[in-house]
Amino acid sequence: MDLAKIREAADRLLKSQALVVLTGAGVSKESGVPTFRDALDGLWTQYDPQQLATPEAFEADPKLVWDWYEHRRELVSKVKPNTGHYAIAQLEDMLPHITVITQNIDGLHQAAGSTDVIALHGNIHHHKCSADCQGEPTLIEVSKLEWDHAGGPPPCPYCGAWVRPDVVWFNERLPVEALERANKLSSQADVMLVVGTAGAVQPAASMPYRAKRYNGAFLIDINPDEDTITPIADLYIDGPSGEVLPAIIDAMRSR
Ligand code: BV8
Ligand code: ZN
Repeated sequence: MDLAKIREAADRLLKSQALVVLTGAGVSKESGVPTFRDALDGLWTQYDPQQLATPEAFEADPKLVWDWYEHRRELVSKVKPNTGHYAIAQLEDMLPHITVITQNIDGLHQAAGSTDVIALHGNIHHHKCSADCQGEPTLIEVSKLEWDHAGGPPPCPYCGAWVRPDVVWFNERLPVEALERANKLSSQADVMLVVGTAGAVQPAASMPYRAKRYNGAFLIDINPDEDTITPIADLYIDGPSGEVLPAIIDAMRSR
């Protein structure tokens, strides 16, 4: 790990007045959460995630899509936040204002103690009526429902439509307030820390461009591999977030 870059990141973060942290599946990798593409083992290997995480796939085969999310939810419920999630949560005690904008649906930032998290793509632990019959979103507490699990998803207790995961599928709109707030905070950021994302999915991947274009934000990109943000980053640190982020926190404490 390049210590000069760690120190520069620490200095930039210590001076930040409006920090936004944008995270993708990479920040959860060291917790053992399979990234979006890894989650296709066993029964689902023959599927392309971008085909499975769609309203059309759910419409065509609710049981297949429901069971894939049940499988992923079981994986996620067994894992804990890693040192990278905890380092991001510690930034809250060290800086005036920090918001985490995450593409992840695993809830690990919240579990690690981050209190201002915008979950752009929803949360795998939450469920809603697929018809939003009581308003958008009509959240449903699945643990209270009784149904024949072999048949796939439960019926909505209000209207009978399928219950579905409260996540954003491809070609679905992101939650309006979450996206508006994420866009606003990205446009006002003076530093954006981008962690563990390939930067392939829109509109999440446009946030760093927004930060740079609207406010000349200093962009720090943390990823063992280069990603679509690396070319516009002011500082690229190639390493796993579970090691790089704690090193930055240590450097901030010793400045
Ligand atoms: C929308 C929830 C419109 C579900 C997810 C053509 C061009 C451009 C865009 C489009 C296009 N055609 C369609 C679109 C739009 C589309 C899109 O962006 N497609 C892309 C793929 C081409 N976007 C949408 O459809 C969005 N909606 O646009 O709606 C609209 C508007 C109005 C009205 C109606 C419709 C919705 C997108 C949300 C999709 N849902 N997740 C679920 O998870 O089941 S996206 C899902 O995949 C993840 O959330 C993540 O965001 C994305 C990628 O997942 P991963 O690959 O796992 O993660 P990531 O990309 O972050 O990569 C992992 C990174 O970590 C790697 O870089 C790796 O190097 C790094 N890493 C690994 N280990 C570590 C590490 N980093 C740090 N430390 C480590 N240890
Ligand atoms: Zn309903």
